[in-house]
Amino acid sequence: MQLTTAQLSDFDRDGFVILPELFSATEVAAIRGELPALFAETTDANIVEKAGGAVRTAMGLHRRNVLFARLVRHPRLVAPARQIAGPDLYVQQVKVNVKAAFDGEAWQWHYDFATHHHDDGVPAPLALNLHIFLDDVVPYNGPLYFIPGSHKGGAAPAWHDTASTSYPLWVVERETVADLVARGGITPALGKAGTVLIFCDTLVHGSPNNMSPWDRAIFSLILNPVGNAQTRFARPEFKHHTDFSAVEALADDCLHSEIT
Ligand SMILES: O=C(O)CCC(=O)C(=O)O
Repeated sequence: MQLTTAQLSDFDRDGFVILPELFSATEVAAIRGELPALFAETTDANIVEKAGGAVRTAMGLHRRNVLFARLVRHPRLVAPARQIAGPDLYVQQVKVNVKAAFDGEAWQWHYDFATHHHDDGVPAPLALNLHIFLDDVVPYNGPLYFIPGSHKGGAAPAWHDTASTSYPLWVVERETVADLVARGGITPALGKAGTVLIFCDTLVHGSPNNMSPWDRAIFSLILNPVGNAQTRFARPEFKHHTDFSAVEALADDCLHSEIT
């Protein structure tokens, strides 16, 4: 799977691209089928919401499950990532952000590089975040909000918020968000299950609470160029994996042996 010239130019202009229903309903069902057992595991890599105790994010999944070990090497993720970020990419982070019905809490306005840089010493904003919707994402179940073009100014000022949610995050000041939104507006990332998002490391984004009765799980894979690997190792392995070998893509039907 290759991105078209038009998709590459959208990515350059907006900082993200949305690829509707790139994964089939069967593939999504197979991925979702692995989640209850993973969420039930007692591990620091399952981080629960501050209130309510629902799993907020389940991390390190390719080390915990065979299907996810295949998914991080899926050519529909790896090939477009290579087109944008170069041939040699390592698996930096693998998770499902759950955003449970009624209980899923917000992700504050942020961009990923602030955390990658401050916490992990990643030198440059070259990583890509690749998402697969595991539920239909609608305006009401906590979609991501992107500020198109917010990546163009580079790394915005950020501060470390350890209080708002159970997940410490480098977040962007409200004044900066207001300025960026005045220029770029806000685009909610919506779509059917199986839709893929690719967004860059300095794109400002966030997502609201899920007040709806509908779950909103999203798989997230961060790939980073091998030459841009982390230089600080304070965070646990499941937040930034330390195998810096370049990921090799599998065949397009690589999930099927786990499905049948
Ligand atoms: O899952 C969400 O709503 C937020 C995800 C996010 O901010 C990220 O993957 O960087």
